[in-house]
Amino acid sequence: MPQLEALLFDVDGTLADTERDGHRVAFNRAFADAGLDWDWTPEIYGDLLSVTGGKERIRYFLQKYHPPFEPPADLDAFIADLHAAKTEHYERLLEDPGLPLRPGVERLLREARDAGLRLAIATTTTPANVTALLRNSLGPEAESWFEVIAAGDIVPAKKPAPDIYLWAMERMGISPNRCLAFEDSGNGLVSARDAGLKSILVTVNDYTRDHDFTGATIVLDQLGTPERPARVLAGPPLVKGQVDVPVLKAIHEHAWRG
Ligand code: XBP
Ligand code: MG
Repeated sequence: MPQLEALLFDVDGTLADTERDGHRVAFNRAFADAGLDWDWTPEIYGDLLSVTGGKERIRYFLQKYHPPFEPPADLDAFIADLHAAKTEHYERLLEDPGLPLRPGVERLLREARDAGLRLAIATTTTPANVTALLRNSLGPEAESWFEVIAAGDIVPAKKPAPDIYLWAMERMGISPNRCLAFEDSGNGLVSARDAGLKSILVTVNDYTRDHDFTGATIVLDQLGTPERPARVLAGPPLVKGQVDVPVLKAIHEHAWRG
């Protein structure tokens, strides 16, 4: 039985609920700055989230929603500039007012570090967004907790492609049977699964609770706190209300024994 050695974390929707009140707001601010009257409502944004990656999402919006807009000759450069402005807005939003980590995330990260588990990030979002979230929610040294931060355009194909997980594991020199992935979405799950991971813990959120999580080892509403125990939506029963390191080891064993 391969031992659990490393935890690989998705960021958006998993470490923090960043989409509705973070990324979406930042996109809208960048649109307004550029003189565009595009308004990504929480509902529209739910549909746009089917496409991972901010630049890819803007392109999908143009194709699907056809806003009144004369596309510039260099559409790629236009989208890249708009997206760079969005990233600046997003970083500012994380500084003020900030976005909280999801329940149990900080506790689990600290427990995992104390237990000697290796930590890494595998996400679709822009690297600067990851460091801004870690810095603002966990402190200036938190970036160094993660051995590898695999993010954004570092690989050509974003989730649901497996590339970002494969890249992270290659960098760490570790095989999938020693890793457990944390995800929140169907696209993230497929990415982890197709990278060869079998231990996959999903915590759903309002945008993802109806996704197909076939292949996840366990699906929870959240990681659990003393006040609010985690609820199992699919998978084996939890012996306690909070996901901790022994629970992760049991989930890993369940996945690979199965
Ligand atoms: C996250 C994303 C990202 C963010 C926005 O998906 O799809 O595009 O929404 O970040 P996942 P950027 O949680 O599966 O990694 O604008 O920097 O792309
Ligand atoms: Mg996610």
